[in-house]
Amino acid sequence: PAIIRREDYTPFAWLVPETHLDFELGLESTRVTATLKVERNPAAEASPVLRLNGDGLKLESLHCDGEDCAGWAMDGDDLLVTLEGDAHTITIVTRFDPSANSQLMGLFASNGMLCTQCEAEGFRRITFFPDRPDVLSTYTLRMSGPKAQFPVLLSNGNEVATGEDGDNHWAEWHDPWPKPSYLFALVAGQLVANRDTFTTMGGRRVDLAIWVREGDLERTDHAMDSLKRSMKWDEEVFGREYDLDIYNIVAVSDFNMGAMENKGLNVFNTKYVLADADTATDGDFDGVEGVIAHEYFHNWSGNRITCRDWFQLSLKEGFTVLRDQLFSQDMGSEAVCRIGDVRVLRGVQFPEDSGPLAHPIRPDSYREISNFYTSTVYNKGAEVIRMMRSMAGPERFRKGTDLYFERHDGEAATCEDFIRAMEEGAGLDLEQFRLWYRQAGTPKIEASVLHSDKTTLLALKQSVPPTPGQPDKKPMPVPLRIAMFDRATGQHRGEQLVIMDEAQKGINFDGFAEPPILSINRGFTAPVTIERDIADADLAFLAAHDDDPFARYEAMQDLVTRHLVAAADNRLDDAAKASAREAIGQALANIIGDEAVDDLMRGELLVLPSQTYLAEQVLLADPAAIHREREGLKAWLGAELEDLFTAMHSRASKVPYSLDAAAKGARKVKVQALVYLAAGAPDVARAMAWEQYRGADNMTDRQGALMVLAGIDGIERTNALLDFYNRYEGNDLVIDKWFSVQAQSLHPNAIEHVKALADHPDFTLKNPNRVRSLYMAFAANPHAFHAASGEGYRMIADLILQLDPINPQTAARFVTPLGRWRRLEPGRSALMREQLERIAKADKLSRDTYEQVTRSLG
Ligand code: HT7
Ligand code: ZN
Repeated sequence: PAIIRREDYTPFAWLVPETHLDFELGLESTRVTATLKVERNPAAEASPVLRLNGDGLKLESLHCDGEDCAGWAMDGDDLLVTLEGDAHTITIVTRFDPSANSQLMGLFASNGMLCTQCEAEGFRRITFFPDRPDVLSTYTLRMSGPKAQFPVLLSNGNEVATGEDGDNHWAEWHDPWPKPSYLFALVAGQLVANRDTFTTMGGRRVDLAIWVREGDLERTDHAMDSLKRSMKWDEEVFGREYDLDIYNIVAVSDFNMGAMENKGLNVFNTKYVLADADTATDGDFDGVEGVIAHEYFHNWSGNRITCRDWFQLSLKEGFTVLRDQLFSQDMGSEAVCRIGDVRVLRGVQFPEDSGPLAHPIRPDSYREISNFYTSTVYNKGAEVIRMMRSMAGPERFRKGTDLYFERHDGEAATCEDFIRAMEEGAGLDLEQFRLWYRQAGTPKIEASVLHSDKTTLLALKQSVPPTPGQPDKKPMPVPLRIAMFDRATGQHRGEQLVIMDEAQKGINFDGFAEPPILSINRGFTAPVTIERDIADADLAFLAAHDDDPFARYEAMQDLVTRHLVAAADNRLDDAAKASAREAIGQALANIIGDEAVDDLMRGELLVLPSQTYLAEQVLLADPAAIHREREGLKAWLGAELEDLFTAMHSRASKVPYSLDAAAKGARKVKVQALVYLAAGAPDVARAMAWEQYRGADNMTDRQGALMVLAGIDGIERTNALLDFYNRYEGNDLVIDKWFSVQAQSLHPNAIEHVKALADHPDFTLKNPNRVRSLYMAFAANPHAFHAASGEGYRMIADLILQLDPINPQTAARFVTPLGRWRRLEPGRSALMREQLERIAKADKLSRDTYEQVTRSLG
């Protein structure tokens, strides 16, 4: 497959001011008549050839200006039409079978309904079209089909006419906002709506509807509430108002990603719409709120201003992730949200940035764009814009975004356009900062405090590691919020924002009688790794006393990480190990007993660094050693602090269910208590978890207890898993949890369990949620996935080969865990690589999987 390069961008030679689509709908056969008004683009190099992209389409007929069209040819899947004049009308008829569309791109059938997914290049599976984001067109659509089968007919914009024709009915929709084809959407099916209204700041009354299958309606209130709060927040914080009279959301159970921001008609994975106390965890509720907000915010950052080409994806995704993060921060706890964001960044993006798939947030080339919907483009993209916000401050940042929205409204823009608007609107000099868009890799900052007499020097060093295709890097501007704690008072004298923009830099401080304690990257102002020269006792001090909650969390993580990395590397003798465990135990005991900390934050402070994060800290990781030490520490802490954990669990168990922060926090610390006790006092934990499971009146408690029980042998394990399945049989989203809990469990036979689950009648490769629930959970379960025999790697490779012909986009995502081979100890490294090579040799790999496998081996 060809490589597409950012530097090769040229504007399209033709404009498509109007697009008319006529869909004759059928689950097994849909006919589409597309009528495109085209005219030469004066801003592009002239060409008589109109390239209309297609993907697997069969052309039934083609007319130019009402006549049979002679001047056409196929170029691969694309249709090339040669045109003589300056403006023409092209009419194209295609027909295809949506029920056979297992890729879930284009028009597909899901549970008897028809639904589209066009981003990034799905529209070309519906009709021949310039399927690129810089071709904006005004869409008018007519759809018709059997009324009994498709009582609800939805598309973008406004419904302008409806009618009946025997057993058939039809609807016409018109979207007044010009848009690229990736934002087109159509839904037809048996759906019911939760309806509400929202009045915008300008007085527009918007009819809101969330469409779901009958029976799911009562689980849509949280989504509706989140939508209304998002609309209000975007007016207040970014000055953005909604611009149509209706806003529809449809939930579908077969979907490759979380949701899609089609203009006026968002399509959502059911996972991000449906939530109630009995079936959704607190994390699920937060997920619904975040994704509803994200898709809504795209109406401005993505739809009103779209991307010129797919290399600019972070323009809309990075910015929109930042917007949804700021929203969630405002809706809940700022510190806890920030810790959650950083956990995702470290758990997914940092490993991506240090592996074979590393790429800048604005990539330079791709073969298959679906492979670039990555944590780097989304989450690091958000961090890059967040750094601009930290440097400018919220008010100036808002001036920058105002200018961007005003200047580029209605355009297909670039990251460079955004940067320029920030420079001018927010008054920032971003010349060197542009490196964040060009360079991949996570910068490392080394920090040490040098003290003599009364002078103190903070010495900083910066390095950016080499990544594929980028061996040498320049230093980037890294904004670091820092504070120096005075040992005499236990306080700092104020924070400052240091812009570390050189390879080396020194900053002087006066007036400390003793060397101060450094608190750095407070609030995680920059997406970098910090190596600080600091004593364990000082980390323990910060873990107990830092007034920045993120820095407090960070100090606790650092304390544990250092110990576990050294222990896994066999660098600690018994005495050193014992004293490090004592220090960690003391720090955790302080956190459990600190009444100034709320339970939501306490829950974060109690979480041990993940195995992935620990593996990232070393050049060649031994997953078995890391697992042994991490579990060993957990067991030691569980036994040592048994009384504290049981008391915390019992206190928190008295808090009744609600969605307020105190109740959510109580549920969070209960799970943490069970996790430690399961390792250190399994009999106690089994009994407590079983009691929690049986008495649960909400999914957070029930799933938390089930997760703990799933890892400990005993009759309670069997009973709880059976009960959970019987209780929720038929509820797909909850049965997904049942698969995940087992695939992720600490049970020594997790591999055998996963194999058995793959043969369960409820398992199917056709549903991405189900596939992820079993296999992504398994790939994230270190002791099972990294089994010394290589069996875990083989299972994921088998899955990729089986899934690739069905759903290549989802299959390609499973290549990532196998790409870690260079960072593993030699035995596992060879076994993992062997599986990648096996996949690479397979016949007829999709473009998606081929690209990821070759990059991973390269
Ligand atoms: N903008 C949306 C991207 C998306 C997508 C991409 C490729 C294949 C399927 C997809 N479904 C949705 C999601 C978002 O970021 O809002
Ligand atoms: Zn998005």
